[in-house]
Amino acid sequence: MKDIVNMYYPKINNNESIKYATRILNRIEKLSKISENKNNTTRLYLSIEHIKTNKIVEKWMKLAGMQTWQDQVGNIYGRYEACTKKQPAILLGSHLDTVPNAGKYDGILGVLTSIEVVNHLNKNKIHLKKAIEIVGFADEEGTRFGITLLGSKALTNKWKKKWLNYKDKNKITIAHAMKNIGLNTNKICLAKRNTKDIKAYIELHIEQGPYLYKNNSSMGVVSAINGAKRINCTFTGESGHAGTVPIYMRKDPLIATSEWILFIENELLKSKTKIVATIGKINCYPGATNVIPNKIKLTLDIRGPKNNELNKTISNILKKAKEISKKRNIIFNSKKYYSTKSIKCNKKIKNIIKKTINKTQGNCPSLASGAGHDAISMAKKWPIGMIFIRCIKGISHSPKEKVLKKDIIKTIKTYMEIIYNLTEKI
Ligand code: HGY
Ligand code: MN
Ligand code: MN
Repeated sequence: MKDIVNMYYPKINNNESIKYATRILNRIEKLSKISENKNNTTRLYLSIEHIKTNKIVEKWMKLAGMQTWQDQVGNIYGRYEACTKKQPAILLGSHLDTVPNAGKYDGILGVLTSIEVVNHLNKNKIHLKKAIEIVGFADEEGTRFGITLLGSKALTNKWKKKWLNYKDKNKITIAHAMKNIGLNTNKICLAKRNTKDIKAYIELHIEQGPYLYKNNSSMGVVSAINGAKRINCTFTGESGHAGTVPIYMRKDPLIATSEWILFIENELLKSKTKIVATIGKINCYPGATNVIPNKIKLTLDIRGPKNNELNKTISNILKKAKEISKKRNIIFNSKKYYSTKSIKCNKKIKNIIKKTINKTQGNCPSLASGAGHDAISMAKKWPIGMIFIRCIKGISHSPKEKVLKKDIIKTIKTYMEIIYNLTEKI
């Protein structure tokens, strides 16, 4: 097949890539200041900051020649038509919400880089065989209401009505928060996208891990996204006076928890499964210096590339919690509240991405994503592909998150080529 991409489509040249990367970084700075507090970046679903961000991103999409709209769960969209009307779209995107005290690039970089490649098409008056759509997802992190992927789940019609009653830490429900920003909770189902309207979903995202950094590569292709489970765990013992109860008589749930956490670490250090576990939230009740705690509540986030290994490891870890509790006359309870299976990226798309990155970078590391992404939701209905860009030392979910300008310059050129190839070949 003639190499149409090289013959007709205008590459992004060095000067353009520097100009586009500079604009991306300026816009990232601007968005990082839209936060619920001024000394860090925290942007939550259905907040004033969410709407403010949507408005600014929508303006940038319009400047890139896109028609824009916000859907019924608060995702912001742009569409750039194909050379003929009513063509299905290659949907590019990522999320615009953040974790608390976030970095500047997680999610945001993918949306802004996508806007730049459409801007390049518009500037050159190029319309491709497929439409290009961009979506800024409203809630990938689940920071405010505890359920992740709320933006992308609407596209695949996986939204559950019961979620409308889920509350944030101020006891505000999703339903109430939606009404506050003018969303109609009876119309959530209209955010569903027809399968035939989208050919593929492509997400450019920072790696959020150390692999590309250690490999000294700007970009990599994602092979799969690890499965993840989140479990609420409680250890219940007996509170007492910190000064009088002898150690051997105590039923201290915090000691049991500590023994369990060290067991988990030991098990995973020994195992070859690449499974990772994190206790990100832990509360000790009643929480007084001179009182032996009676209850420990914690969250276990555990992830891995293979579903059966992950399930086996989880049952082994929970079994151990019960054994430790029995030995210490403590009660252990757990309840899973989030679960996604590991999913593979579409082979054909992965190969197109890999080939293009190989061409521009001379190599193309292929890696599984330890982090979750909206692509997990989208894979339920459409073929997905993901491109990783290096983040320094693999640091993410932290204000120390950093991406080099030279990597953005390289990536934007490659991303444009990838999109040209995808519109021709899938
Ligand atoms: O937790 C995750 O993997 C993603 O950053 N939400
Ligand atoms: Mn994140
Ligand atoms: Mn992310």
